[in-house]
Amino acid sequence: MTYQDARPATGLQDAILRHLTYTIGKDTAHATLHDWRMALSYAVRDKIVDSWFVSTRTAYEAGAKRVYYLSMEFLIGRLLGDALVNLRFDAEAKAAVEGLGLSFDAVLHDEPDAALGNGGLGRLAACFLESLSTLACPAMGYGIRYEHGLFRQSFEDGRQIEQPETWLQQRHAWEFERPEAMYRVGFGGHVADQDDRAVWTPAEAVLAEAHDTPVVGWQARWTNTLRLWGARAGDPLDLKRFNHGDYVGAAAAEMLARSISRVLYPDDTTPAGKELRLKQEYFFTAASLHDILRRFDSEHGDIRALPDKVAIQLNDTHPAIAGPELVRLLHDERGLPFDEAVDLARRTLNYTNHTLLPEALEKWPVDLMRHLLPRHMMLIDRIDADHAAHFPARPTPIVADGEVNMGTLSFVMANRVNGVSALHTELVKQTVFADLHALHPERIVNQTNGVTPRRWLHACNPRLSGIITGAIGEGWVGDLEQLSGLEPHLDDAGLQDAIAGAKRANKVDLSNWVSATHGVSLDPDAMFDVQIKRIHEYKRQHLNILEAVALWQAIRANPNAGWTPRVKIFGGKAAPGYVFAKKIIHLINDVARVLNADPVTSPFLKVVFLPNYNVTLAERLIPASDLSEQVSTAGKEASGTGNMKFALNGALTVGTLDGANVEIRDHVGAENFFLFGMTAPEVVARRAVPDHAGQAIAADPRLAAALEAIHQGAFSSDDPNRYHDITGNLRGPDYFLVCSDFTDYWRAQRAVDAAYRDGAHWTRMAALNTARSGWFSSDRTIRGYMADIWGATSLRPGA
Ligand code: 4GP
Repeated sequence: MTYQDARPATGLQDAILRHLTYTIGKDTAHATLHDWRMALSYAVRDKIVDSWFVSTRTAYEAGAKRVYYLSMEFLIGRLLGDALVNLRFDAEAKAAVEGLGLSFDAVLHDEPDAALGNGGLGRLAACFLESLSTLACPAMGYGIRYEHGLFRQSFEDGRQIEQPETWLQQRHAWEFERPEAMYRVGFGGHVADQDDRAVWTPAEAVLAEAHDTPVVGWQARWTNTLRLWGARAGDPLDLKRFNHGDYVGAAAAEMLARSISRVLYPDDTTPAGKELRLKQEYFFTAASLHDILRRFDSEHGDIRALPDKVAIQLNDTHPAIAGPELVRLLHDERGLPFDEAVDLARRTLNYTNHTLLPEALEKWPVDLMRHLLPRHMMLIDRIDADHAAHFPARPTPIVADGEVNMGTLSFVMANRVNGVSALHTELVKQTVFADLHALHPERIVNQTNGVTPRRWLHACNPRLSGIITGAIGEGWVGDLEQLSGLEPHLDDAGLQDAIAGAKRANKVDLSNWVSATHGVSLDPDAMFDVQIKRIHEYKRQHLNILEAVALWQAIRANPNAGWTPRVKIFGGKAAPGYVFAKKIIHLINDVARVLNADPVTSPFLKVVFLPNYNVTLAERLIPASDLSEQVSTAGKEASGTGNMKFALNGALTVGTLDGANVEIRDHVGAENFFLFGMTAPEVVARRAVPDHAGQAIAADPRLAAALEAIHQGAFSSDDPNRYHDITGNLRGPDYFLVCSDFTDYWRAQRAVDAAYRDGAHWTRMAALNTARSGWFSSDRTIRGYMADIWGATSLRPGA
């Protein structure tokens, strides 16, 4: 049976009404928008289930190798629009919903944005799931069902305020509870030797309960599963304590257990909650591995075939405990010799590195590890000793200075280790893993990131998508490299006009929305210059705002110099404990307040910081952007994926030679990319120059004046010293070389201004960015993982 055969014959409207009545229990007269959205979601979900069953059955019948993607983060965003597009049901759904007298847009926007991740690696995981389904690779994502995802951000007097996010307050329309898939996960306790076998008796145990969300691929070709674990207590209520009137104490175990899946860890830089974080990591990794082995056992007999039938990808080091846990399961629980257990685990596991930032490379205190996971600590020591014995000349200890280095552990226990862009992979080889790379030169491979074109062009930018399809047919949605077919058409004036018109219409939509929701009016003919990402010093939002200040000063000094109107739009959250990043947000908001109120300069320059950046906001902003800010200090941004989304949607990049910017520039052409700044080796050399910032400031009066204005309180008259830590940092250590790159950034920005004034040429450059970005599809990335890392095949011939 194929998916098409399984499609129910009833119309969508009937299905919506049926769910409204029998699943939600409401009649049309009393249904709220939320009820309608749920009814539509259930009706759509029914259709996905048909494809899901076919996929599951096909995977079992084929006995094919399965891929498991273990990730602490899945930044999936809203699912309804995505599902409709992939089912090719969007037009029908719109008609059905409007036929019921509702606004389709309002229904779609009622869905909460599921933010089960902090940033790049979480969004990448979501794109990968969609591509795995599109390519019909039998796969499953495993993560945690956080009750509260990434915090909700608002501003109070320009300062970031964090509030808990509550996406699960309403029923989650897409998931299926699987109480039958429940595992016990232990912590603490002791290890005893029984007949030469280690027996771990944990002191406490929680239950991991599965919740499944089907992930449908393009054209419903295939549907995989995202399985998220929720934590529960084995014994939800201590009846004895309850009966003695200790109601809080009676529920303590349940509260403690639930805390494991309550909150997404806000970032990797805060020291608090370390123990809880390690518990989260072990909790979901252990539950996932149990589940994987259970499925393996049900399909295959001999555990020695594990590496032939299973490939497990560790998304960063967060699930690194998978190495020792898998060894424990194979050695302690199944009785395989230790060496064989290690060998099987190592041939099954793979590890992706997403950052070189030292503070983000996880290290766990040995004491904590021993306390929480005593058996794992013993196994880590043994794996470490084993590795050292094999390579005595070049020590690369996993355990050193009282800490377990999870990067080293992941590397040692992996079949393949990959970086996420060509430059990043080279730096991984040369820096963090230089010694391990020398010992295992075949292990590190590159897989440059990608983004799913379904969500990030076809669905979020229907105007441009329609134009592309009109020019080259719709094959590009499932095969993004076909976008190159646009290039021969780009001399067609009609097509150019259409592309320019779509961008302008997207900008009008955005302006209307910004004006309605944030009270700032934007001129859709101004250049929309956008920087959206986590706030971090290495990403250098402060370089961008410093340039805004310098530009403001230049316009004030000479208002009639023919300035190119520009709106600088920012979006992004700072980790709650990252004080400097929060200061940058405050500064941007303060600068925005002053600049937007300046009658002389505001026709040419505005600054807007949109609160609560998330996947949904990105879907709004990217199609309406002209300029993409990718200005990290070279060598610091592992890849970036926002940079790809912008290029794909016809925004030009102003950027450094960092991460995947390098490959984007190679693909779109140097003449269609605004390059500035030092290269990664130049950055290293520059840092060694004493007083590099002072020298840069002395050489550039614009930079000096902009810094001085901030220092003097030009944007914080209520508290003139507010930004002294920022100016002090930039004038002093300036580790991220904001000052040293400023002058060239200013030059590049003026080149951007000049280019924007030539509208036809700009449109051509923008269209070339779209036409040449086909390589940045996550389908290409996943094909690379399948071939080079997993040895997995597609179950759909030709996919
Ligand atoms: C991010 C990197 O910072 C970003 O460059 C990359 O595109 C993304 O991973 C996906 O590979 N890293 C994280 C993190 O999100 O938490 O380290």
